[in-house]
Amino acid sequence: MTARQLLCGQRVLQFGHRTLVMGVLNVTPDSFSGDGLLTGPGWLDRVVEVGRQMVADGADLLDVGGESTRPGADPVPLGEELRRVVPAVEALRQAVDVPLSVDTTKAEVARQALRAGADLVNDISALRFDPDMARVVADAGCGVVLMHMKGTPKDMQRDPHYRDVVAEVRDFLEERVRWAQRQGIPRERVVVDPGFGFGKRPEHNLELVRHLRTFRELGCPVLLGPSRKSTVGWLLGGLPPAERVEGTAAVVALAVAFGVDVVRVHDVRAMVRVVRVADALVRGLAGEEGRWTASS
Ligand code: HH2
Repeated sequence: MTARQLLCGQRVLQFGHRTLVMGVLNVTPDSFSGDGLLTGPGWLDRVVEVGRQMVADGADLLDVGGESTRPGADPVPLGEELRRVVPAVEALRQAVDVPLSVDTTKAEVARQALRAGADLVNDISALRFDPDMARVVADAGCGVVLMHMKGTPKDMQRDPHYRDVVAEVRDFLEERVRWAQRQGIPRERVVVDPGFGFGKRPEHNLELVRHLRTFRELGCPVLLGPSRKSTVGWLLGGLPPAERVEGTAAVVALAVAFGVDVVRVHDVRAMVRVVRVADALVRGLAGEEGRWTASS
């Protein structure tokens, strides 16, 4: 598999040799999976502690978000999102040496997070919700994740329909990558994401995972965020988010086989282990030879 690079500010992320793991740090009180870290006094110390642990567990990058995008969620006002995200990025920048991404649709949050040390913007609206977002990303020279979503978090799960979900998501992402290029954001800075769980029924999510290679044709690394999502719970008879780790592991392992470049996950330690083994199966053992010391 050929190596590729993503340019984000001063940092370069290498793709192609192995699957990267993005750890989710939700600075929220209401994230769908119950991992939100905005839990009263001392929350910033907790963010740093969890971020450090994720990096120790093998996270390649961290994604900091201050607004839940769970189905039906109301938007968070700008001032409140800034109050959550900017100090978190500042503190993490001092504490860890991996690229930091900011999960936001608001240009001002992105701008201040980038100034505080973030390297990428993860925009679930693919630069559509805030007219200033493209300019902020272009001016900063940072990386950007463009994700597919049908509707908005408020209404996206109201009976979503597609004629051909893979073709529609691919066409959408292709149009957004081209649009971003016209705004001064080169393809070398873009990651695409089919948006697992964003305006999709379980069968749509599964179909998208099966066809991840289609999105590779856009010439950008492909990210997938299946972690603890309701499709996984539904497949397991309605298990709650805290019990979706094994189901998430199945999606992550198969996503590696289907060509994903980055997986966005909550359970970093477990998913790093899943990815290591899946990568060895799919990509071979290059670089792993020296590790074999046990006799059983
Ligand atoms: N999923 C969530 C949030 N941001 N970004 C990308 N690129 N891809 C995803 O699949 C994705 C995302 C939802 O998960 P989470 O952040 O854990 O929940 P919440 O939005 O409720 O905080």
